[in-house]
Order: sequence, then structure tokens, then C-alpha cells
Amino acid sequence: VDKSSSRLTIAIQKSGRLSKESIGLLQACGFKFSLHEARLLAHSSNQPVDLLRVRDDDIPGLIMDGVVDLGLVGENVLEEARLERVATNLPSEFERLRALDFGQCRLSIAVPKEDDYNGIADLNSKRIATTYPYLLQSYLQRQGVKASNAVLTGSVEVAPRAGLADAVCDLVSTGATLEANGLVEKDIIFRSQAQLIQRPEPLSAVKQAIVDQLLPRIDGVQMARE
Ligand code: PRT
Ligand code: ZN
Repeated sequence: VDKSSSRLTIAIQKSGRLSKESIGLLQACGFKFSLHEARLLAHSSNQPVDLLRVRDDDIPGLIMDGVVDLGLVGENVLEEARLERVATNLPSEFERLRALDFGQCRLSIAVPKEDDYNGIADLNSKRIATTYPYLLQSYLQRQGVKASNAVLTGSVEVAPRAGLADAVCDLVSTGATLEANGLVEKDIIFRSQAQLIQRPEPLSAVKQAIVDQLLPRIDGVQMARE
């Protein structure tokens, strides 16, 4: 990424649950892109805008380090990265421009359905499998519960059956995945939806002008489909 460039760089998820709606929103705002599956960077043909297509987990850091100008990412990934960066003394500032109307989910604690569970205190000295150790520990701390993490990057829902953990803390949308794995959702610890964020340092006048044009268009698109 050429930082001196006058082209606005927007990071979006390359392939996953947010990809289609992220590109769709930018297209609905009037930006034209031709996307090539293998390419990291996609230039807009009608605006000085480039799309950078990456893993969603990379987006908060790219914004907080000032490598890209804008990013579209789930609040869950954003807040987890922010907490981790605060804990490890890395830059953690960013600007939130808009909450977007897609990517809705919740991060919840779930336990095996045969377990007797009367509240989060029951997890004292237990082990909880999750991909979100910082969001989980921040919740447990607020609740005064001491439990340990089993950090997994995937397949969190099979951890109790595999004997790796007593409970899970995982993203839920319909609940079908929990149900299929014999787990019951108990406590919602974080609610999430996609967010449009900006790097903390002010943008050049040229880039700011594009953002000033983009935001009312996003509001218009989102209002129209409410
Ligand atoms: O490759 P990359 O790292 O970019 O993608 P990823 O695999 O990390 O993320 P992806 O594409 O699965 O999700 C991207 C973002 O979509 C998440 O960070 C959330 O902000 C949002 N989102 C919305 C979800 C879900 N809904 C969701 N249901 N992310 C994941 N899930 C998973 C959940 O982890 C569980 O495995 O779907 C399963 C549960 O779904 P239900 O419907 O069975 O409850
Ligand atoms: Zn990811």
C-alpha cells in the first residue's frame, strides 16, 4: 500500500460472511470495482478508491496502524483486537464512522444441554473454549468469575464433547450450530454488527472529500432498506 497515494484504501473481508454485503454496499454507493479472485487489491474504475481484500482479523490492525484508510469489520473482531492491542501496548485508536446493517450476531456462553447451569458463577474454575479470549475475560472480570480459556481458532462448538472445555463462548446467529452440538445458549456477552471504521490520523483533503461523499450515500442506502 502506497501511503503517499491520494487514493482512498478500504479494507474489506476477502471471503466470508461480510464479503458480499461489504462490496454490495460500496457498489450501491456508486463505486465501480472489477474483482479478480486472486488479487489482493481492486481499483475502482470511477473513483480514486482501492479495495484491499484480506482476512477479517487483519482489518482492525491495518486501521489502528494507519496502513489503510477505511475498513469494514464486525464489532466482535474489532473489540477483540482493540482489547488485545491495549494489553500488548500496540496502537489501538480508530474512528467509528457508521454502524452497518449487516453481520448481526452475538457472542454467547453455551453449555452442554445435560448440564445443570444456574448462571455465570457456575463457571468459576471451569475452562471455556473460545476464539475471543479478551472479550470473554473482560466479561468474566466484570462478573467476578475466574475461569480459564481454551483458545481455538475454529471448531469451538466441539470442544466440550472433545473434553477440551466445560463450556464455549462462541458467535451465534440462528443457534443451529449450538443445537447440532448439544449446547444451549445461556449468557449473551456481546452483540455485534458490521462497522465502518477509519484510521485515527486525519485523512488528506482529497481522501476526506471522498469520505464526506460516501457517508451520506451509506445513510441513504441503509435508510432505503430499513
Ligand atoms: O477468513 P476470515 O478470517 O476472513 O473469516 P472468518 O472465518 O474469521 O469469519 P466469518 O466469515 O465466518 O465471519 C465474519 C464475521 O461475520 C464475524 O466476525 C461476525 O462479525 C459475522 N457473523 C455473523 C458471524 C456469524 N454471523 C456467525 N454465525 N460469524 C460467524 N458465525 C459462525 C459462528 O462462529 C458459528 O460457527 O456461524 C456459526 C453459528 O451460526 P448459527 O447460525 O448456527 O448460530
Ligand atoms: Zn477471521
